[in-house]
Amino acid sequence: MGDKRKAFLKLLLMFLLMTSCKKSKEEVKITNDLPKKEVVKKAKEIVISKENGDFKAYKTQEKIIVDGIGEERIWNDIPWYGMNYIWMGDPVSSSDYQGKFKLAWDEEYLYILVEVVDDYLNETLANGKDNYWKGDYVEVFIDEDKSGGNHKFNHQAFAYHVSTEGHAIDKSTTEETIFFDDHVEVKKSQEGNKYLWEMAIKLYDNTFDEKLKNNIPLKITDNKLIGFSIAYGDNDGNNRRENFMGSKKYHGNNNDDGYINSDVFGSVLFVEK
Ligand SMILES: [Ca+2]
Ligand SMILES: [Ca+2]
Ligand SMILES: [Ca+2]
Ligand SMILES: [Ca+2]
Repeated sequence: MGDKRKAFLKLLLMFLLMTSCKKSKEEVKITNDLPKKEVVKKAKEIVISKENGDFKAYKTQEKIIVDGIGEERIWNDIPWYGMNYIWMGDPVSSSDYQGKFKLAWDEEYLYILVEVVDDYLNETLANGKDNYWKGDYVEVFIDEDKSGGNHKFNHQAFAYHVSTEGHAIDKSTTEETIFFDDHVEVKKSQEGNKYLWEMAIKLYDNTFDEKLKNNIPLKITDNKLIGFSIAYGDNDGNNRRENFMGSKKYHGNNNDDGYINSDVFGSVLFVEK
């Protein structure tokens, strides 16, 4: 490669990285017409953080297999979003915790690919069902109609605590801790201290009744907007929540209102591309 060409590519790469640091990072959505493979690769490593917690989910043409492996084409084509705002605990080192995610959809599911670096994986239910928050978990907040409002013991919105064991945990209308495993399908894979969680989530509206077996999930359509946030509870074996790291800068009082009040959620807009 000639020196001029190298210099040009270097400049282009610097430009891309600089643009990506600005607020409207979403505009750097990866396109395949970038000139060089390495530039594309660099651009794909960029993680977009959004203080306001407003994200886009991109439609997949291919069926996504929930197997903890992100090899479907859509996962390669869309940007990473960051989930590194500190909701609780002290700042962490990059080996203690780092998290990012991607969002895709089809008519039936919101798909989430989460990549978390965690130095010590603490099984969610090691201390029993009611102490799920003392283990590690991914929390997915969903308010299907973006109504906002209290959802602690009702189902106008959900806070799924997705467990390392593959359960989706939230509170029932009778204030018990129950599994919503029919709502969330999840598979996890591991490479060293890096964990990939692949999820398919059905959306239910406020008519969902936990006592019924025949609740019908909603069909997702282009341009739909829902309330949404995602976070990771990192607990490295000290029997408490050491860190809670989220996708939006602020999440209510002490950044801990999400499990009660869906006003604090960010959002997801479903787009075709
Ligand atoms: Ca997969
Ligand atoms: Ca950790
Ligand atoms: Ca709602
Ligand atoms: Ca941990």
